[in-house]
Amino acid sequence: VIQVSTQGAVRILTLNRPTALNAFTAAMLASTREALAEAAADSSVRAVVITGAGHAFSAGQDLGDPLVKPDPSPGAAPKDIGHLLDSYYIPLALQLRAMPVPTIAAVNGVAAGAGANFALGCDLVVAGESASFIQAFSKIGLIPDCGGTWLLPRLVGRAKAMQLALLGDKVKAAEAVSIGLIARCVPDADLMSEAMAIAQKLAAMPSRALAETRRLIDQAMDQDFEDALRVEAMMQSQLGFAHDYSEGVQAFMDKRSPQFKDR
Ligand code: LHQ
Repeated sequence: VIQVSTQGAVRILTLNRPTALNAFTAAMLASTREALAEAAADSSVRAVVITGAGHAFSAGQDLGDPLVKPDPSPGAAPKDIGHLLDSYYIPLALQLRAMPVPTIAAVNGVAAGAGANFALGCDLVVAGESASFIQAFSKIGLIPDCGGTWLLPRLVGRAKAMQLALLGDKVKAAEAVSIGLIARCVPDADLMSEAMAIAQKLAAMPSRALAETRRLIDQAMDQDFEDALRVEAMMQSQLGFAHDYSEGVQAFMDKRSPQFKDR
């Protein structure tokens, strides 16, 4: 259900249940976690691209999965869907955010519900022009999960976040760029080559500094200015002792390409 391949220093994970629009089952969520853990543990991997097989990125949770599908028979016990979040979605979202290398979502089609928020949780989102993003949750009586309530107002501000979350409207890729939901929209045919070009560029950069940049930017949203300045100074001091800083400066002085290796 997850196809894993490697091109140079870039690990590519493909959500691979195309006949079900790559909707997440528990097995698929577990495989995604495994594939991310393998990428994180492999020091030759310096960027991760996540995409979907077929015409969709992911339709979110598979609503036909017996774990979540309500039993319509009278007196049947309601499903504890919170358990699925605790056991699968929360660990996955945290793992994505803690990756030691940059993550790029290459969104090739519809990304709905948890599928949308999984993509938006990546560091950079590139979408093909026919791709779309749907906060589908409200239509089935739920709230945006997989980080949606945290991500949306930070990405697009409260007014747009409320519009997307309450109405569950489809946002096409070009509009998603214009409201700041994602970074880039490219012609469908160029999606993978564009995503790979970004990933290869990031793979040649200092991974540890990039991962700490993600962490500090996320953290700064809840800090005052002075706290952010102090955290920056503390992190800069740590990075200053690391290999990649000496290598970066030396390479600049020598007018050559740096060889970064920290993670
Ligand atoms: C699907 C799905 C799907 C199963 C399309 N499941 N079959 C966390 C914890 C616990 C519980 C619940 O949820 C969560 C997090 C979540 O992700 S909640 C949100 C779940 N996702 C949705 O509500 C999205 C539902 N899908 C749609 O709104 C549409 O299918 C989209 C907009 C994704 C695509 O629309 P179309 O391109 O028009 O395709 P379609 O609707 O015709 O779907 C194609 C087939 O895929 C169809 O089956 P069929 O047998 O008729 O061909 C759909 O039933 C099936 N499918 N999404 N999530």
